[in-house]
Amino acid sequence: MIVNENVKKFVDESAALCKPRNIVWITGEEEQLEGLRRDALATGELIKLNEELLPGCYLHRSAVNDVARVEDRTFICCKNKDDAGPINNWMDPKEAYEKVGAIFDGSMKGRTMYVIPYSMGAVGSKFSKIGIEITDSIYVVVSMNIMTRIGNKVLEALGNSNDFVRGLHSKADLDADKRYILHFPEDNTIWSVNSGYGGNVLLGKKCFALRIASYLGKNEGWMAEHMLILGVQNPKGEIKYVAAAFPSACGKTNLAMLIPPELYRKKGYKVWCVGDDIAWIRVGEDGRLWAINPENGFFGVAPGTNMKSNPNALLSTKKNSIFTNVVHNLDNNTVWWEGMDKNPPENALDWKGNRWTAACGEKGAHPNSRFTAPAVNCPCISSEFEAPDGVPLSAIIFGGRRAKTAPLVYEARDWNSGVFVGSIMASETTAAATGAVGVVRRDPMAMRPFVGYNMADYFAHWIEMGGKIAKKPKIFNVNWFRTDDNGNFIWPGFGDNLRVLKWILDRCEDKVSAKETPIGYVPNAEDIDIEGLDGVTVDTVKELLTVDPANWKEEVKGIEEFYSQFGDRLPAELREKLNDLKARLN
Ligand code: GTP
Ligand code: SPV
Ligand code: MN
Repeated sequence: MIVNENVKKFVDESAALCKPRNIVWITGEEEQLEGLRRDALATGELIKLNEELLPGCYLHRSAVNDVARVEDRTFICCKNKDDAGPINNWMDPKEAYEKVGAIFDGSMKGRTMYVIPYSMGAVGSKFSKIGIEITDSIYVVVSMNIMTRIGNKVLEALGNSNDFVRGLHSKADLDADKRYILHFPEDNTIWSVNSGYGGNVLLGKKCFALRIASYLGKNEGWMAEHMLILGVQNPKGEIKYVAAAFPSACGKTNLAMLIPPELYRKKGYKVWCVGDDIAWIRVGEDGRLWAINPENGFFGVAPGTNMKSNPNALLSTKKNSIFTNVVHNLDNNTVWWEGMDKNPPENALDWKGNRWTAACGEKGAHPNSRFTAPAVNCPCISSEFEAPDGVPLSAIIFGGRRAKTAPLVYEARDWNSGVFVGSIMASETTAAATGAVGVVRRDPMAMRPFVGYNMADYFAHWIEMGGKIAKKPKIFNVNWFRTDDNGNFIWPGFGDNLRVLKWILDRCEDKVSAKETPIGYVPNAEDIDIEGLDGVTVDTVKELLTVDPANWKEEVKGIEEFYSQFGDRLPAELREKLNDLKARLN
């Protein structure tokens, strides 16, 4: 195999800095991976689970201080601070290389350095992009093997090109005070140190496929978004695709693998999963938007995943998967988490590896415990999953966790109004990142933690893209999380969300009318099908669809405050849409 000189130089420089004992190039061959898994079993980094019940599956525990993305330690390192914008943490690239270079210096002493060539998107597709991740973690190697396409075939596709993202990761000492997740968009480079948690160390995912890719997309005229992609097949056999952006732990994996309510299944409805977290979107030659999922697996939230809420996700984890920070059931050497079933194991260890029973009152699995499962395992994986050009989008959906303000669903008046709707998204924070949970914060397009440049410029990019799409998808906003006065979710959610998807697709085909409100079009309550739903009446739907002007006037204040930090860089179109909204509310 001829080794690309650029890759070789990157590996040599990284080795000179990190000073590993030896270097192993990951070929992608099963024999090599199996050897690494065996090495990880010997050190306890991986625990082999029951081969009959969970063939090829492993349990992993991350350090107790290292269980989620660390947004306060994540930086965009570009020359000009304004180019990172007011939402991102910024560090001067030179300072960052020096400061964090000192932490990498000798960080792999006595360890093996693994070189992982990987492709985001099907190998060789013209929409795919290549990365090289250097790491001292076997967990990272075996997880990247699930989440991306890795090995020699990727180096072959790269040829002699210098067009690859350089990713350097070291667990170092897992010291939380020296943990840094750095992005150098101008150098196509990612540095991650002192963490072993997925979102911080599987560099193909958030670091590359969103932060670096969003910057590339801005410059090259495409979009990298925190979106699931799914296809809804109707009884005639036609499939329409939608992409949906919800913040972390707000329901993307669940929606992406939705199982229609029985009534709909009988009629012939089916949902196909193309992706559950990230979409790379381009304008096709036919003037429509086309989306690919650059990933090859799912890094999904474990708690709450069960045979009722998301059977397709659970079934995806039944072989060749890795579970991180869940309960270890010692009776049958399997795993468990809160919300899997009503039978917590008696003889078990919690996510920290301590003796645990449900009776102790503490959660056994970490709220951000996760499974890493190959996409091919998913019973509803789309036939278009590997399609090099992806799938055409009929609709784009935004959504978040809002106890009140946002109705179950509404439609934006046009593309720019849709960009406005995305830009004003807010959601209650979750355990997917460290910090307080349940606090409402602005999370535009679910990209707050993931835009690799100035968010005002990101909004401008959305508006500019609108001008290039001859056949624009309609844009909607959904909220599955509206609560009653007792704090209970009003909408049943999960599979029943198909009822809302159906309204959305009917709108895209002009099959159903809607009611104008200050924020956009909402359904007539009778048009949300509630047949077969227990305890949901037309009045419930009416309640879910109300747009309370008083709430929205408060909301406008929050939007103004949020927008104010962008100054003149905020696109005038959005300022205009905000003024429109204010006028309509009065
Ligand atoms: P990331 O992987 O962090 O990006 O998360 P995600 O957006 O894929 O979220 P996921 O589908 O894993 O759901 C997170 C949590 O939301 C789980 O606890 C689900 O049970 C819950 N959830 C998902 N869909 C619904 C819904 O329709 N209604 C309600 N009430 N909860 C939901
Ligand atoms: C998210 O937090 O949005 C995730 C998990 O999908 S992580 O890979 O940690 O970012
Ligand atoms: Mn995510």
